Amino acid sequence: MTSHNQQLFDQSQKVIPGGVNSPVRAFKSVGGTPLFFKRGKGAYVWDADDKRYIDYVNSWGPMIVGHCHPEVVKAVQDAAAEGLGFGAPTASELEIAELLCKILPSLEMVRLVSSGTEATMTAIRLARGFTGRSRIIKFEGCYHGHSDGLLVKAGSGALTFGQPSSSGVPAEIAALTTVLDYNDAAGLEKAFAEYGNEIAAVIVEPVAGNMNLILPKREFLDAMRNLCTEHGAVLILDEVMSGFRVGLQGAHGHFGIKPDLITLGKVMGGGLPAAAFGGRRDIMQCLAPMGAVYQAGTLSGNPVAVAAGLTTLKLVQAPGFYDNLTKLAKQMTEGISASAKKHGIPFSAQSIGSMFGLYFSSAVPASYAEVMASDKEAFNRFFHAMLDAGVYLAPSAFEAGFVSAAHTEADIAATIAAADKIFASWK
Ligand code: KE4
Repeated sequence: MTSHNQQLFDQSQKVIPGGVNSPVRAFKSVGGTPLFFKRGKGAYVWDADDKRYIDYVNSWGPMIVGHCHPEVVKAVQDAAAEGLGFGAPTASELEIAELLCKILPSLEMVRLVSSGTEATMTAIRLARGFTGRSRIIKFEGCYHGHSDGLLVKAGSGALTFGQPSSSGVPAEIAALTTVLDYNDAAGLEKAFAEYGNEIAAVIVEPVAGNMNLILPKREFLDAMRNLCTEHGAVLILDEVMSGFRVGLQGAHGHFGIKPDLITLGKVMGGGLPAAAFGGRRDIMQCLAPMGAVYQAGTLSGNPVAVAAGLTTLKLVQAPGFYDNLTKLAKQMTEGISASAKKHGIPFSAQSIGSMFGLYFSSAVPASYAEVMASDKEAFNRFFHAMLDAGVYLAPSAFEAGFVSAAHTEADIAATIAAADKIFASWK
């Protein structure tokens, strides 16, 4: 009998490009039929065939307290009963803004938007407006949403002009973006030496989660901070994914690096469309209606989304919340690594806070080139075998995974056992 996932996918492809509303959901990277989920509860999701999975995608990060947490659902229901949106200020927007500034001392002012793409797109416009400069620097393998200037890959003159990584992005816009190598402090120093006074901003994932999980080198972060300060460029830390995932104060709190601007999303919306950007008051005051940098949004600060985000941000502040997540993620990566070693499978893994990376390569990768050299086919085979075993990993070898407060040690043990059985069958 045809799976309901297949039936829904066949139908969806007739009216939705690729049958999905975001490309990574189409399973193009791993092959096979994408899952259509019908519900989630705690650490679990159920697909259209009512098959249960232990969920390590967490809606790409937001579901850090688990699916349908009763307090989040109630807050959403209560907010919805008062009004789904006004397009006008509400007290809850003030409350979440003050809470974000309390949790993240680098946030002197913050503005809410509805997606990570809006947050990063606006942070770059703000940096350009504040500095009067046009060039931005990003790093290969980092993803910051789909605004034109960020859909750029390293150009021929790697130190100068980027080239579009998507059709529809004008070459003239891509040329304003320089794409360098993540963790390459020397490359960054060279770029600043060549044209530091033209650089409006450096944007980076301080813990990279879009080329699988790649951790920053200390000298890379320090070089970035010092060079931006020295040359008057704005340092934008894109914590849309790592924020509230690496720890309560994100990657910048964990590594002790002070941003000029931060972008946030995912967890701070609790699964609903809420994101934000913020940072230094002197930069944020350039934003309309105070300043000349324009940005706007019909749904910005939507009260129902804010209710989900506020409740989630309150729950993550519980004593021991992140210690538990760190322990679970570590148990998982160590357990699967031990199994792979026992069965002679070239494999490595690492975690930081609630984020983890699984790599079919003998050593943990520390750069884009190294992660791209991992065995993608082995990952895809593993991914599907884990799906069959009721474990849902990100459908790409180049995405980070997440544990939530709803995962238990029993879930982690079951995940390790599933991996061990798969590795044993590969001999
Ligand atoms: P959104 O526009 O998708 O809300 O956020 C864009 C974004 C910005 N910055 C970082 C560091 C991000 O990870 C993202 C989005 N992450 C992807 C997952 N790799 C979202 C999943 C998708 O594209 O469907």
